Amino acid sequence: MDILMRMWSYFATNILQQPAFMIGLIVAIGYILLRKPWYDVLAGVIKAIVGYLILAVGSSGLVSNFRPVLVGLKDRFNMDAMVIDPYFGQNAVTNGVQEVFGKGFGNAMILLLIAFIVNIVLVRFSKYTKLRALFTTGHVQVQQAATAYWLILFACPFLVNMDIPLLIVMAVVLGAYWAVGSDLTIKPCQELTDGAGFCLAHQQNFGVALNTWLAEKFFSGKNGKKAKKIDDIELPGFMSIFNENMVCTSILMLIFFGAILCILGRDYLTEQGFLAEGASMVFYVIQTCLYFAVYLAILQLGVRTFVTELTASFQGIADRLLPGSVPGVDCAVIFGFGSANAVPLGFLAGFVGQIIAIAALIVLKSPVLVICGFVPVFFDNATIAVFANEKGGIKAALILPFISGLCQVFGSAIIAGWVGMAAYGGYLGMWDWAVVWPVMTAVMKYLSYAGIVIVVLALLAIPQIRYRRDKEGYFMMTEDYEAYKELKAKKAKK
Ligand code: ASC
Repeated sequence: MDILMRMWSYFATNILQQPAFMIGLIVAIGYILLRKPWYDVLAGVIKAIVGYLILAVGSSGLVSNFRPVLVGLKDRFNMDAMVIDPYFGQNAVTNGVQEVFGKGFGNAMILLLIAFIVNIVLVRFSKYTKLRALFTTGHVQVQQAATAYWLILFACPFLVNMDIPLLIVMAVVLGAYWAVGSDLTIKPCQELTDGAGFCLAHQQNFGVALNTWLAEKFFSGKNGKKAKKIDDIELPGFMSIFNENMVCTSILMLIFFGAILCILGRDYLTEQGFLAEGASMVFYVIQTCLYFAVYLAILQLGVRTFVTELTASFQGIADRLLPGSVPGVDCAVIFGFGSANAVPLGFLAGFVGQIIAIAALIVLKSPVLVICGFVPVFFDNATIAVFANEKGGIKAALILPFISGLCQVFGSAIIAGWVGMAAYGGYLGMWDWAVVWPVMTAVMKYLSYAGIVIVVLALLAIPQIRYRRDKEGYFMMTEDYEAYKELKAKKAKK
């Protein structure tokens, strides 16, 4: 048993929680199942791992460069606020869970394993469950497991002293959320990427599905006139430079982060070690802000490097092990598709929403104050904007992330205040965790055992309903996208 535990723990730490190696393993299994020669397997695995590591350089570069800028506002103005950001949320759990519930989070690895197995089993039996998506983003799964642990302990205090039932409940709820949430993004992803064969496995899966639907329903254009997408807009005169993504991102970020850096001020930046004593503030601001475009470019290169390998090799898994399934990947992968300018625009719209919501909390004298964390405000809203733009054009790409910004702040303030995480300085804050999980927590809190059953059944009912609405196309969408497109075209003609 001990040796098994140690093996598992080694696997979990080095592969499951490290998406680059997890993706590498999936590519290896996929290509082996496709009976590719060993050198093709090796080449594919290397490209997948290197590509994912490049993506991670881009995304962690963005996070480490810009998170301190936003969090700095809290220090600069001496605000007693919690930060909504996955890393702050995870710290809050680590620091507070023992104190609040008298129970540490020692079983985290086992929880991850069981929840992941729940996900695999649900997909293996897709014939019955209608679930087709495998969650592969381990670093996100760790953050979610930590937050879910707290929320479920809060909602079901009767489970605190029952280790095994607690683990089972958590693994089933979390595994079902992973499978159902990422499954919901299959259609939006397939349509946006013209059948690239992946979906999202991140922290705004329900958010992407809902906002894509809203964009199509309310913004797709009136009286036969199609909504204008970001790339359709020809900007006149000097504004035309904004059509180029690198220029657009750089100028927008220079204005936006430049303003924040100026608000933080030279003294604060020097004190914190960001700006060297006596260095030029102007060039420091320019360089810091232009790094946004640099990291975005790196991120897109990473996406291009690994996505084809992943989806080509996954065919082996979809043919032999998990029929009709697709891999769920980091939301940043979508920045390599759709309109590149939706990324900075969605971010800014979401930021405006968050700032207005924070101002409202201050005016209303909310007991919980919130400060924007970079990860939700950027990765959630930019992702939502890419999908919204595709279905509903620029209006949807601005309005829906703006509303999402409001939801992230209000939802997080309510849930983190209620369950006591706010006192420990942070909450996960991403869309699904600010909107969907608070509802699930409330149902479980008020209905106890019945609540747990209702939450799981409600989650599992979602793919059933969606399958029944499009029986013919549902699995075709992942198995043969060209045939699915033909089917859709035929239906549209009728
Ligand atoms: C998260 C998280 C990150 C980012 C990254 C986006 O939720 O923890 O580091 O989003 O996955 O690429």
